[in-house]
Amino acid sequence: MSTDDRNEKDEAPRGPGNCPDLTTNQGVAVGDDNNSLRGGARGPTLLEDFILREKITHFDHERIPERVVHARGEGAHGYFEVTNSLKKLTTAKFLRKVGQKTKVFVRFSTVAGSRGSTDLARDVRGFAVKFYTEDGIYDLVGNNIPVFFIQDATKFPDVIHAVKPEQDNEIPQAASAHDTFWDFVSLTPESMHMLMWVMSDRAIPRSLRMVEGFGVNTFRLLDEDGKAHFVKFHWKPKLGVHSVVWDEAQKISGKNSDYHRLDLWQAIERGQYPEWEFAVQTIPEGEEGKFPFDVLDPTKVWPEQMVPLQKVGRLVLDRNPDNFFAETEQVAFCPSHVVPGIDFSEDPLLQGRLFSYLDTQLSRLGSPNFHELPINRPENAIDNNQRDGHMRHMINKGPVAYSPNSLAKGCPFHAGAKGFNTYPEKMEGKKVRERSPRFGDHFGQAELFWRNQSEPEKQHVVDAFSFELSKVQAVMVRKRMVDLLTQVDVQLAERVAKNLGLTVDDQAAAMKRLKAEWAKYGVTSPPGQRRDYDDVKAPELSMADTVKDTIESRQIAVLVADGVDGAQVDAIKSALTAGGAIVEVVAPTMAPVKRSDGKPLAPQQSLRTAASVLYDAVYVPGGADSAAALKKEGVALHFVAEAFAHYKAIAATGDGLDVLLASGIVPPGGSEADLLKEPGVVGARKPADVQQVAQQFVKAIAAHRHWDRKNVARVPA
Ligand code: HDE
Repeated sequence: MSTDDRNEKDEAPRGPGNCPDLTTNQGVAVGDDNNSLRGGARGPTLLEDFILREKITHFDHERIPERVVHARGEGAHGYFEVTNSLKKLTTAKFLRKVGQKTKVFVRFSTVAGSRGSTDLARDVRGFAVKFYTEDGIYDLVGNNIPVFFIQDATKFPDVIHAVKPEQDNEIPQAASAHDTFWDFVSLTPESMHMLMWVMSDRAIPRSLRMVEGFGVNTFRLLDEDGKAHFVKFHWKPKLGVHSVVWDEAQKISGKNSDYHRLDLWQAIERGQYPEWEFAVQTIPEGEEGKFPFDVLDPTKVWPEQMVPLQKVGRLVLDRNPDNFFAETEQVAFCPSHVVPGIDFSEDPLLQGRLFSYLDTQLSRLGSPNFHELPINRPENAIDNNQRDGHMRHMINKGPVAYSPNSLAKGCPFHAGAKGFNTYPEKMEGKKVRERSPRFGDHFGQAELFWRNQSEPEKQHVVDAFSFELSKVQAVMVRKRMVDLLTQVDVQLAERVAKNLGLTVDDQAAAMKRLKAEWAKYGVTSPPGQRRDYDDVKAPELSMADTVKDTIESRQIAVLVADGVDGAQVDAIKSALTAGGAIVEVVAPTMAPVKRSDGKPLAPQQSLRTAASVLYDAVYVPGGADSAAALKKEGVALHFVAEAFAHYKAIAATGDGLDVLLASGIVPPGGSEADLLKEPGVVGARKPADVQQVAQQFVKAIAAHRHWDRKNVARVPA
């Protein structure tokens, strides 16, 4: 059965006159499913009621253990297409032929929260791709951040215990802003580079369709001659990399904690298919010693200036799952699922992952036959001598389940050279529990990251550290973190320390204090030689220069009340929808409003259910009565002010400008001219200028956020 026809047997087509009878799981039609079998209409329920027992027993067992990390997630089907052949570097067939398409299933996730936690947690996002290749399953289990907290798999249970809710009271949910996380990382200096990324805007994406993806660990590509290249994998979103602001993230968590899940689902339903470019960075084996980083160290990026990206293909997600549990929950990713032409590196984090994922599937899915679940099945045939086990689906025929055999004509045969053959890497050295000194630079790339951020991004990093550390009760932990930040950049440390009421020492004094602390608490991976990236430019670490020329799939609110000028609404709406944006009319209630031309205008949301944080931009059209009514609605004024405080595009035409002026986004006494000088605020008093406003508005939305807005801090939103 292929992944496409997997539902055919399970689900008959339904429709009027073609609705199958309700049956038990044994296929017996059920006469009455609304009443259990009782001894008299008011009497006790009978044990004999096998229909009730079957139904309730199945229900009782509906849940499986949630993933120990990445529990909260959402998935989609799609395809991967080769645009530039990689056949010079790998024998992996799905990467060689331009135009070749391979089916994929992708699951995005947060890391720390439970299955029901908010999408907008400040957290890493998982980006796991299952390729159903002609050579079997290939899983690329990555994240939206290219580095990791730790260098060795043995520390994974520790970092996860530290970030998860605290063990005594299970607080806080889906948040790193608590003592145990910062206690751990302040004693784990190798985390510093990752902390810079996690405190950046990358950790609060606008949409899962707007995140980058990274394989993080280094793998090997093997060519036809068996030669190896170290490789890092990248996904670049077609819509660019965009984020929300932290205040917005926290509010979205209350207004719609399924925000990312819904956004992904709706975009695919609308046919606005999320798309990424796939690219690799490669270093020929033997040349890896030329770089300041160790290619096996998962806390390091390979700056693109040193190792350029090579485009390989594109990923398109074009189908939502039919069933969340059967597909998104039961999908089982394992970094050990590789195909011929791709092999592992000795990255000690990856090596531990190779064990962990298979093991966790056994506990989560309960059987070594998890590969038989439709979502996990390869497209090509499976043939081996493994047998039996819980919930075996495959019906192996004949007496033979061993090899070598002659009774089954020797089948299945070893594939030899065309199968997966491990790269014959040379190994030497004693068995030791120690780290290479080449893994010792814990701050060089943290500084590189900081230096390459734009000023607004830097401010967000400062704000994030300040928020998280202000929530930490243990003052010694806060101090250790400030000392650590000093090693990255003294100004960064000063800006955070100011918000924490702490002072900053010079780097040497701070390091001395840190070393004393680390010695006290048994830290075994203190920093070694610092590498210098002073001459390296790495604009790819910043989000500032991302794609900003499209409004496709952006959500725009139009605030209206009775008397709204319908012609203005129509003009703005048609310009926005022409660009692929989604326009929602928001009115005081769900009742249709009366346009000034007498026609009804049906709202999609009311001011009671909508919130500016759920939109990318807001437009207030004219119409004297509409504007007057909105000016009296505190929620409408707050809507506009909040969009302003979150740096979003705002437009108004005609009397709609009065609503903007009343919202407090310009200081008291400020004029209409002052208002329209604000970056990203566009409008015109003359209704005839609506077309011009529409064009400016489209540009302002495409820019995503207007960080150069000066008046934000004083707006009470
Ligand atoms: Fe994972 N990780 N991880 N991880 N990881 C899991 O496997 C683990 C790491 C990542 O949507 C688990 O099926 C160890 C790095 C994603 O189903 C588990 C280590 C990266 C997903 C596990 C790491 C990831 C997981 C839990 C350190 C980025 C979700 C459930 C050695 C490259 C996949 C499961 C999905 C899930 C272990 C570190 C990404 C327990 C031991 C680095 C995207 O096996």
